[in-house]
Amino acid sequence: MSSVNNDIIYLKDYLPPAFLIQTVNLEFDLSPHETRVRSTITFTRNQERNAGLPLELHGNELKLISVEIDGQPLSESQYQITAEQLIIPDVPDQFVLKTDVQIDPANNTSLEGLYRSNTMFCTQCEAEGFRKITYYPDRPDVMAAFTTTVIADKTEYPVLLSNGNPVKKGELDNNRHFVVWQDPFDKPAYLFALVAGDLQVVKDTFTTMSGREVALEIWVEPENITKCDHAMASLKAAMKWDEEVYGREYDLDIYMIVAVNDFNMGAMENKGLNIFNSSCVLARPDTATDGAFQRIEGVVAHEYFHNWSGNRVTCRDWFQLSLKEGFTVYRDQCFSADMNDEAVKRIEDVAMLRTAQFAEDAGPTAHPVRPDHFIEISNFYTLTIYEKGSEIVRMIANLLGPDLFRKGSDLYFERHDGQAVTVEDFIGAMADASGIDFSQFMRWYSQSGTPELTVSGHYDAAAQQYTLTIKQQTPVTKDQPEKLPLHIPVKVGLLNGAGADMPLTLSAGEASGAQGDHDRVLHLREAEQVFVFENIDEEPVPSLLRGFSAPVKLDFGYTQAQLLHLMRHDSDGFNRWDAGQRLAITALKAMVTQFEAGQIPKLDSALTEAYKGLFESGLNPAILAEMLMLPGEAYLAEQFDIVPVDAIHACRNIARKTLAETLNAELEQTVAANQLTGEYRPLAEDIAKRRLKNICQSYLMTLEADAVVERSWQQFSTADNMTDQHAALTALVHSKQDEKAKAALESFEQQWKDDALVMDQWFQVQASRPHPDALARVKALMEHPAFSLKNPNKVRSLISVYCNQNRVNFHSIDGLSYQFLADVVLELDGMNPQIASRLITPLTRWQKMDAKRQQLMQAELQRIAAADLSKDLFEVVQKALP
Ligand code: B3K
Ligand code: ZN
Repeated sequence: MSSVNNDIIYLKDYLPPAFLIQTVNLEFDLSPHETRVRSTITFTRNQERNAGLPLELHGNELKLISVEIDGQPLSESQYQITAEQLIIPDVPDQFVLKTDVQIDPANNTSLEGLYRSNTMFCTQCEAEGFRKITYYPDRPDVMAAFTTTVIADKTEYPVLLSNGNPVKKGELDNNRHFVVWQDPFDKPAYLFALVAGDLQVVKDTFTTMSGREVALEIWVEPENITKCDHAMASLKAAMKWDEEVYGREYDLDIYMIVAVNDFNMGAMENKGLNIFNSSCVLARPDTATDGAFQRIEGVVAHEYFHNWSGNRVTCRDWFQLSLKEGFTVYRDQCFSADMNDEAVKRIEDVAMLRTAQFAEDAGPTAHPVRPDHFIEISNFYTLTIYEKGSEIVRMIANLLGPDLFRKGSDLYFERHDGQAVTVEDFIGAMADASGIDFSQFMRWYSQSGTPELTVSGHYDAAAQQYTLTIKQQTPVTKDQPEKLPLHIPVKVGLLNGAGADMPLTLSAGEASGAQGDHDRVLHLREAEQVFVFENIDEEPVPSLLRGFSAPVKLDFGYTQAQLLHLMRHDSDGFNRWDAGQRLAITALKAMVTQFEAGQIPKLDSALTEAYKGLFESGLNPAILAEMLMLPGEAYLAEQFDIVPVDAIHACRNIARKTLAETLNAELEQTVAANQLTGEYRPLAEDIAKRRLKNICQSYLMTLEADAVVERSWQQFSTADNMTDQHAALTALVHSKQDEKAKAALESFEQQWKDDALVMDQWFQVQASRPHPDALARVKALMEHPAFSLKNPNKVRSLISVYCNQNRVNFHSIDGLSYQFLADVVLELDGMNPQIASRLITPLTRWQKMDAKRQQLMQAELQRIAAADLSKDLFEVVQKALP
């Protein structure tokens, strides 16, 4: 790794490619250690660039066998090879380049380029993995039509797949065979894919809105053939939804998904041949939880939606990554909302954004949704690019309304079909379709950090006016010292004493919607702005930022009475939930103060009363379940400048116990009332009941009464679905019932030892167990035969879960977990830099810890920094060092 350069690449240095490509012909002769890749590429000089520029191709870890131009072999003096490039100084304006390279997929542990997963070959090229396959201008603005011939042993690899349509197949000598695939759509190299293996298929078809029949195929290793139905149903639902909601039709005759065990991310949208982490595609009721079913539905849809938002219209350069990712996440969130409960989906997405993306935006790797520089682009597949990027698109959709937003997206797809474009092109289409001026709004793409709104309300009874004064400021982030005011849509309602929405007539301040509407979107543009509502005949309670209309923090200084009012009456489901969260945060913060003063923390009875009220309020099970959940430890940590990690853990547990004691009857009743009989269905209605029942049972388990423990044990032993079995396993393992926990873990292992995905859950339950022996257990589990540091799912299940979800143990004041994480990261960096640089995240967040922990965490970062690191890890560690 010492040969890597750590140069910074800047957006401002973008230049169009010096050469364009007409056609690409690839021939793969597959063998585990000596795969040959022969490429034939037609190049033309790009008129937009100077004449006489050399041909510069990317290439990493390739063994060049031969290179020729227009049939003439080149001698070594006619080209240069560096660690990252092949440079040919003297080339004509148009020519055919042929190269022959050798690669070693079996030793490729980075899971980028062509590699092996179990006995199959597969690829991952985004963002810059194609250069590990052959010499090529590996940048998204070079698009070409690919023809790919795959040759391999017929017995070991009966199935040979690549992008597009199969056009020819046949037999060769030595038991080898081949298939030729042709992809008629121009694409960048990052969308290239190849798979070879002994796979089985589930087939179906989809008839598009114009009446074309598309073959749908899900390819898996034979033992997984019973786990494809849900992904197939999700794919068909997504294809239909994209036709109905965006008017987007699929374009090839075949759409394939392949499940692989070793995969760095969730999945990849390669043209016509998606490759999926098996965890995001395989599900059966007895092996996958409701959460996994929903995740699969979302990821299958996400990759499918990329066919338009990403593939047909792609990114000019990697700084524009959110152009495809933010938009596609927005699309998949809306799809999942339509398939399930809209308010619950919004609550889940916002909870994740506020917990994890806000932390990223406040930490050392903060970056804008369109970054302006990077060392390693793989480090930028972040919550900011994806989730905050999606929030930006959501704000645009809310500003335009559904009809104009659809007009804007139609224009974008039509105008830029087949092109590699920028964020400006997307916003340009939205602006042209709507006539809205987005110039200030563009700052959302260039400014990092989470804006903070401070709102105050003033009621003037004599004038019958209610005035909201809103101030905005974005705290300085590590990457950007100066911040400007943003254009922020703030959706508001005003509740009267009876809890009803009042009609809103504005006399000062800009807002969308009509005078008299029950909610209005205020357009905040200045650092401080005043909005005046007329004809307000009693002092209202404002419901602010309805539906979480912008990714900001909002402080109103609500009184407890106001929050209780919103929690009971707000017509906005999201804000109703959020009022409960705010109440709980206030109560838990008060407990933390008591804890730190050496007192016994006591939960405010107002919160208990409010929770009691939830059971009587006729809420549907899905929302009730969400509203009964206290904010998680990670979100609570966000509420402090210096995180009192032990106090948060202790106080939250005490609060849970208090709620369980006080609401015992309601909880018992809810458990009883939400038992499902009949066959498992992954439908929103049933999911909500299972979730509500399991949440109530987990409250009751905090008291550890024999009958309740027995109920968990019964559920664990008799459940016919993984949601219930897993919930009961977690309840037992996270309780103090050591013997029951041990027995449950042993029985689960026995039952599921041959199922890698279920064993991931077995690792997770133990990694998150909040007992003092957690680190020792995690270390011991790393020796378990089902664990491997080479498999990202295992690393995530055991090590990431421990470091991110077992906060009280990870931050143990002995510093041993920090040391453990640093050791693992250093070992992993040599194998898989992308996973190593992601895994280190919790160690980079030292700024929010106390002095002692800061020092321990920094020492580990220094130790890592002293080693010879990959680009990925180098970039993150440099940013995180004090
Ligand atoms: N586009 C891929 C991500 C690839 C990540 C490469 N390091 C998955 C997705 O967002 O759909
Ligand atoms: Zn994506």
